[in-house]
Amino acid sequence: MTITNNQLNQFQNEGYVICEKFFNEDLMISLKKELDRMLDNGHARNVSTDGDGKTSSNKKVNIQICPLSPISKIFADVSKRKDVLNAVHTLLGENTELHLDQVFLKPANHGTGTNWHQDNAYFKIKDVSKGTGMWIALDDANKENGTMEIVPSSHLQSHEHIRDMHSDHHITCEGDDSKSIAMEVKRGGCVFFNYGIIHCTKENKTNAARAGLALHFVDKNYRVKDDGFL
Ligand SMILES: O=C(O)CCC(=O)C(=O)O
Repeated sequence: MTITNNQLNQFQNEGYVICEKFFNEDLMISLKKELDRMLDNGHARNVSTDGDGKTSSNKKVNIQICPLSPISKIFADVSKRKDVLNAVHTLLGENTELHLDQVFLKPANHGTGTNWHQDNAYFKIKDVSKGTGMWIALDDANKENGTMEIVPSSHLQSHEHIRDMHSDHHITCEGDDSKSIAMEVKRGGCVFFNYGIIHCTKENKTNAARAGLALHFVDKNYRVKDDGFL
């Protein structure tokens, strides 16, 4: 899997690019098995709250495991794969490192989303074009099961963020549903998106769980020193 010139142009101009069939089915099966093992071993946490920003919700569930690589070799190996590094180097240049890795799981029927935000509100690098998210669909991801939605070209302006009181630690900014595009990708596909892109995920209204693996890569020269991530 290589990033084409057209894909690079789209990433540079609009701040995102979708890559279908980036990973093969065998890898997806082993990542899903590993995810089940981690869920069974109590590594996951419901980060949704009912509006107080603290207390875990009984009604809404947004499961997060973060960071992943210190507790799972199988997941840690994904960010070291040649095809992943080639793609990241094409988008950001060669001087990159993994910044953070995590899984978000939206259970069937009551899985809730992660509200609008720009990742750079967390990472705070000086030039948003020096960092990319890589969001990998571990299950087919579509509008009905709340796939990621992004606002094209929104990386050109940074927005004010406040604490998201529907999560126990996230922050959020204004998003605009009328300008966003749903990133519908089959399992094994992924989306690369600039650290400044406004994005969110939505509710899972289907009767099957949906998981996404979120990797973040940064140019080492731009990373804020001792920022507390991986
Ligand atoms: O999958 C999610 O719910 C959120 C993912 C996300 O915000 C990210 O990868 O930056």
